[in-house]
Amino acid sequence: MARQLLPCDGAMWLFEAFLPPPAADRAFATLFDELDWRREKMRIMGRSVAVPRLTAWYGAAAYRYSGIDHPPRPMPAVLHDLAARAAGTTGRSFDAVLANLYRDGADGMGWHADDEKALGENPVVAGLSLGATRRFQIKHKTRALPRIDLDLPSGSLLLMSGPMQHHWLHRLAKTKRPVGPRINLTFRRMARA
Ligand SMILES: O=C(O)CCC(=O)C(=O)O
Ligand SMILES: [Mn+2]
Repeated sequence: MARQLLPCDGAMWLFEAFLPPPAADRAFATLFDELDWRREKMRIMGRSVAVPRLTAWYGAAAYRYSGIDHPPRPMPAVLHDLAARAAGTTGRSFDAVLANLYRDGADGMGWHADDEKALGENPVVAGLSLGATRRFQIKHKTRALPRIDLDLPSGSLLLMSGPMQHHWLHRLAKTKRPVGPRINLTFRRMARA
C-alpha cells in the first residue's frame, strides 16, 4: 500500500515494496552494466562543473535539464519493462526516464524542483531506488513547514504529482557514511506540444 507524505501543496506517494529484493538486485545489475552512463557538465555562474553523479537519458523527445542537452534515445527493454510496471502501480503513464548513478556518498543532487516546461503544468515524476539506501529530502519553498527526510530503500518507488513541483524542493543528500552505489530511475512524461 502507498502512503501520501505531503501535508499540502501537492502529493508524494511512497510505494515501499514496489520491487521485491531479488528483482531490485537484478534490475540494479542490468542497469549498472547496460546503460550508457555519462558524466555531464553543468554551467554554474559561468563555470563548467562536472555533476556529482553519472546520468543516462532515454525518451522519445529531447530533454534540456540544468543546461544539459539530452538528445532523444529509445528505452532499452529493461527500462521499458520497469516503466510499464511503474505505470501499472501508479495509474500514470511514462515515456521518458532520467537515470542517475550515485557511485558513493560524495555523489548527490542539490535542491531543485522538476519543473521544466517540457514536463507540463503539473509534472508527474516517479523515482525508483535501487542499491544502497540514501536520504531524500523535501522542503517547502515558502512556508516554515518541517523538512521531510526519507531513507529510500532499494525497490521503493516515490511518485510526485499535483502542484508539488511548484511548492516544494527536493534533493538527494551527500553523506560521509560509507555507502555503496545507488541507481535512481526518474520516470517522466513529456508534455505534448
Ligand atoms: O536520486 C533521487 O532520488 C532523486 C533524483 C531526482 O530528483 C531527479 O532526477 O530529478
Ligand atoms: Mn528531481
